[in-house]
Amino acid sequence: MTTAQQLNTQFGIKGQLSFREDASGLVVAEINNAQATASLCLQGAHLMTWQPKSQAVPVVWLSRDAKLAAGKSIRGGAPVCWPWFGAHASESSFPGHGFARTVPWNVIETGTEPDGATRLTLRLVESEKTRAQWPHSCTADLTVIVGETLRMELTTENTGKEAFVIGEALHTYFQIGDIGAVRVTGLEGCDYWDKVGGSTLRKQDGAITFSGETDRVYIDTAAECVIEDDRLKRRIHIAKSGSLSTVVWTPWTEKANKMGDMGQPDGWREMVCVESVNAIDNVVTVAAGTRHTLIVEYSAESL
Ligand code: TA6
Repeated sequence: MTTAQQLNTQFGIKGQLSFREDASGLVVAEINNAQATASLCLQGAHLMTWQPKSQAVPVVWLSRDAKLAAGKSIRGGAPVCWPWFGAHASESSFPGHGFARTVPWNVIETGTEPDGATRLTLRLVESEKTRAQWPHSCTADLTVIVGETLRMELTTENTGKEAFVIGEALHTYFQIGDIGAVRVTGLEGCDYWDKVGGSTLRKQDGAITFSGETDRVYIDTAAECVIEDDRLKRRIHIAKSGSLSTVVWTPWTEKANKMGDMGQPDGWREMVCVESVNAIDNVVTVAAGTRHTLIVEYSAESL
């Protein structure tokens, strides 16, 4: 693994991007430019935090109980779920949401955008372990552009001779004032698989509000979503392309307590997941020699 010092020499950007080795031994990219601060763990290409300087409170939530450890997922931020979403279709021993978020990724490029935002591109590192679960010739890259907005581009390139099918998500946790004081708009009228207590197909009626565990996979929608936060007096805009599913999730009390890393006693009340996904009816066939990109762009608007 490349050390933080080697990364600083090759990819650091004075005054805005540096790399450090965490106590866990994992390497973390720290971004601090004129527009925002962010941090990203190279394992999993896992963006952990993002806070525009115009916002008094982070926009991306990270559990106060989040732990960095080799091979383990981090609670919060924007986990990369790939090359499947949820449970593997046939192998129950394979990790939920795929392996991408718990394996090393290499930095392949960094730079500064014309508007001063900081750009970082990482590539998933293949191994015997990944090939055992995903025997296809391909690359997975994540580009993150950190500024007043946060843009993430997850690109899968099929470098083999056979098509393959992926499920994927940018499974982002957003910081809110309280789960009981937010609404999610943009999915009105959409069909969704309600995952609480089984899997039932329903239709969204009006804005989404929360009064219990909520785990919904909205399908066939490219819609922009908005988290309307009465407590923090802001809106978070979630625009996307290359994604036809959106997942909205809060674990609520019982599931949060079982998970144990949501930030006791009720850290779960300060987050909601609005995930840009391709899953279930919307998995993606990537033909040989082609590429597919899922893109999100987040912005926060104070009210
Ligand atoms: O995206 C919602 C979901 O699939 C929930 O069912 C819950 O499992 C959540 O993801 C967190 O999954 P994780 O594997 O990160 O604990």
